[in-house]
Amino acid sequence: MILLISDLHLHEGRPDITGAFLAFLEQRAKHTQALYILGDFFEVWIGDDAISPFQRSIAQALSDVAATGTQIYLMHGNRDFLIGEEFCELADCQLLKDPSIVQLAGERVLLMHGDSLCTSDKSYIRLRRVLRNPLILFILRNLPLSTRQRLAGDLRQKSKTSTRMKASAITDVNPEEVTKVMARHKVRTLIHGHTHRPAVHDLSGDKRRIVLGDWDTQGWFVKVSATRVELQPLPFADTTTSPDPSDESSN
Ligand code: LP5
Repeated sequence: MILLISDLHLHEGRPDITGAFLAFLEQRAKHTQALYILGDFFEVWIGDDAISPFQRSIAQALSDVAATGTQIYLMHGNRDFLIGEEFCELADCQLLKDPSIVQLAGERVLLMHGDSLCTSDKSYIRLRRVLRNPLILFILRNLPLSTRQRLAGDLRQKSKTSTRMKASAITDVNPEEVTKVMARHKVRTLIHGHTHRPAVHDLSGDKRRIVLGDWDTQGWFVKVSATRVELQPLPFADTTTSPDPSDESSN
């Protein structure tokens, strides 16, 4: 079996999500063929040189799963695109390019984080172009830690304010872009996250777009068997700790 997840936004302020994720690893991901994490695994990542004890414990949990034979693949999201090789070595996982094509249930499937499909969100696409420019990435990686922390905090704040003002259609994927990207890669199935709108969309030409949900009051995952690709909700067990009500960093 192969599992896919996205948009967990892991951070210390949400022990309920962390607990559910650790249970997911233990109960479902160990001894399976592969686990794909399609971006925004962490709430924010400012560089491998700033790995916190919390993030290190998550890397250890992934590494424990990898030790059972599960291949772990990690794609960057718009919040954690600075994850690098150091984290991947700790977690025993492999960075996966966005987009990537993989063979799932006998079919070529396109995997993406999904943010690059939101082409109607002009200000975000502009920001993305700046932040993913190799020269800017080099500069960002070499800024002092405190500067990166401040910039990341400012950016999160600006993003929250700006996203609240945007129409729902703007922050969703652009349908023409989806059609173009799927045609370019010659696939009938696309799986992505980012939009926090879990669904299976049947598209014309017997195509489909599967959207992984973010983990908040429940989780989401895609389960792939030899013949089926299914989107499934993951209710959090009652035993997990509730989020800290004073925590404002979650969406
Ligand atoms: O994340 P989410 O889903 O809430 O919102 C996204 C888009 N926002 C972002 C920004 C991230 O939330 C924060 C990224 C933190 C990265 C940390 C690492 C970098 C460390 C160093 C810091 C420089 O991706 C949001 C989309 C939304 O998805 C839906 O698709 O709308 O986009 C925005 O809100 C962007 C605004 O529209 C434009 C904000 C302009 C800010 C200009 C500041 C320029 C700073 C440049 C620094 C080099």
